[in-house]
Amino acid sequence: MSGRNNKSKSGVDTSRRGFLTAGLAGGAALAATGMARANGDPLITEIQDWNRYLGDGVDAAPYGMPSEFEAHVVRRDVPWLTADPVSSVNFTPLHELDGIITPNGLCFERHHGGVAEIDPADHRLMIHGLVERPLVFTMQDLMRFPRENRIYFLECAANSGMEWRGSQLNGCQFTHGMVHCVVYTGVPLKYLLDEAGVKTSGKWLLAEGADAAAMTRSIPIEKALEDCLVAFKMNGEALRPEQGYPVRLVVPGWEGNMWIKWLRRLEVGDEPWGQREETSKYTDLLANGQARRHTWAMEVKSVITSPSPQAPIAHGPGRTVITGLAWSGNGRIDRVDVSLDGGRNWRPARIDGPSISKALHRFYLDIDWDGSEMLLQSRAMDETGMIQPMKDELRAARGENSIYHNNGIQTWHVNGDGVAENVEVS
Ligand SMILES: Nc1nc2c(c(=O)[nH]1)N[C@H]1C(S)=C(S)[C@@H](COP(=O)(O)O)O[C@H]1N2
Ligand SMILES: [Mo]
Repeated sequence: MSGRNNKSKSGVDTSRRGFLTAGLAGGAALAATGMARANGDPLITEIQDWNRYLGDGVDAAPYGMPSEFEAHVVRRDVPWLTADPVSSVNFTPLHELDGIITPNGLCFERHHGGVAEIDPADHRLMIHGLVERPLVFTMQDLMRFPRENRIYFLECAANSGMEWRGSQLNGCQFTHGMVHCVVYTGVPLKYLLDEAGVKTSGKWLLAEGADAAAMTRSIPIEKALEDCLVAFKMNGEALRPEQGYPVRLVVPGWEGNMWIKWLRRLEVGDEPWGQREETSKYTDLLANGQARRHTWAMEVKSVITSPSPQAPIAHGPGRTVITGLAWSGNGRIDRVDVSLDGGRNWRPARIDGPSISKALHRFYLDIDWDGSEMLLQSRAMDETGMIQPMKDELRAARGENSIYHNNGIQTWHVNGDGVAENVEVS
């Protein structure tokens, strides 16, 4: 507010109220963007309780929690999706988040046998099979290897799977919320494998969890040596129990199912094991009835997180921020385009914040919304040149019966009141 505006009409009123009323003259320019405030708003002119009384002292919450006004920002599940919560999924509230890092307490959960409760003192990680020296590591042993910090997204291969045949769930939390992105601290898996000495016949790795599901997946040894981590921290603190405390496997860019939580066993072998989670599940049924065997990488994808069905435009026409997330298991995101008219016209969005390979990217398109209906879409392109496909293109290539690896373009219909709905424009 400039000094020029500090005088009321009489030119003498210097009270707080007068100052603020006069100050609103400068707000005229803002009226067009819908930001002008009513004269005499008591939230400005009256002293509020929080301004009058002392608040809680330090240590009221030894482990800090979000404001009570953010209580709606939580993971949510879709009760009819699964028969039992121990083998189920809940979803990251993407529509409420910004930036690229997912807070630990909001990372979606996917368990096949519930959350294992493990005292780190009792946890062991074994490496055996085609190795020179079978080894067993305690958590303390793991902490003595050189560690690295890396930011990666994790996406369940089934993310958006319910949308394969058409739009179904009304909110990006549910259509796209099986993704999170944190900074992991861990030991490169290569260091542990080198310690055990992988024999030249060792071509595959079987990773197994210590949970009741004993989740097991085969991973090619090249990937294990390239960039996998055995991680014990997320966003600087210990992994949450839901995310595999005390230790999980990080398999950058590849489907979440391979990121074994509560990691207890690594077996080196000469061929893939063909476990349940890589045969009956997490394979892609094609139109001709054959199934695609291994589809490891999570391909280029994006979604507009706001506005979206759970985050309507509440402020009316004028200045409006469109924002969303883009990611690729094959590298960095080079470009995101946004369409307001169902894919007829595209404009480049602004990617803001760090652009890290195999991590979430945040994009914005700042528009002056005229209050007319929109069919909002985003389309990402990664550094390998791969472009996010239309859903019809996916169905043409893979048929109607697929579930996994749906990276198709999402559409939100926004009406004149700013209410958004999940629709499909193929
Ligand atoms: N041990 C074990 N690891 C597991 C699972 C599991 O049930 N048990 N679920 C897998 C699946 S399907 C996914 S998508 C990711 C989910 O990781 P998150 O719960 O940290 O989001 O963990 C994977 N690792
Ligand atoms: Mo998954």
